[in-house]
Amino acid sequence: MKLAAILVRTALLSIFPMEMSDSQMQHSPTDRSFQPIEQPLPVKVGVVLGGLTLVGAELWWFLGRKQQKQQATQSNGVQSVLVTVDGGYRPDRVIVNSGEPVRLSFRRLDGNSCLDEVLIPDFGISTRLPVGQTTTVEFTPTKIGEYTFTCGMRMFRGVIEVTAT
Ligand SMILES: [Cu+2]
Repeated sequence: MKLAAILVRTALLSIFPMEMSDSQMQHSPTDRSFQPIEQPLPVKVGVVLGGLTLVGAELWWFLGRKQQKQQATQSNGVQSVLVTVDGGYRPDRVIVNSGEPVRLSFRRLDGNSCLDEVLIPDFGISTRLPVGQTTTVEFTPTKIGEYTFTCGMRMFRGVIEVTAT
């Protein structure tokens, strides 16, 4: 999620470049007169396009990213799903049946400390995910519904969709 913060900051600076120029101008604090700085057109166009691209990237990050769904696979009465932890969770929508034990395995590839821990509050789960390892948690959902799992800071998230058997 650091990436998103950097994107926001860069986008803001792209949209409001005058703030930077202002502080660099040498005028007394009492001099409130506005001094337009003429920038060449390609610079203006570039700044606007760069800003729009970054805003677009932000919107995509928060709203547009496609969810990746996956139904658990059944074996010996246990339904399991492998979730890859790499810049988020893949799949980030896990579909399981109600009333059967679920084995969720998190394979952590991303060293970003944001993903150190995974929380599934509805099932009382809070587990550390060592980098380079696969950590498995188990629980049995008894009620149909949607339950979220998130990183320790609740920035990355996924959904466990519990459906009727
Ligand atoms: Cu986090």
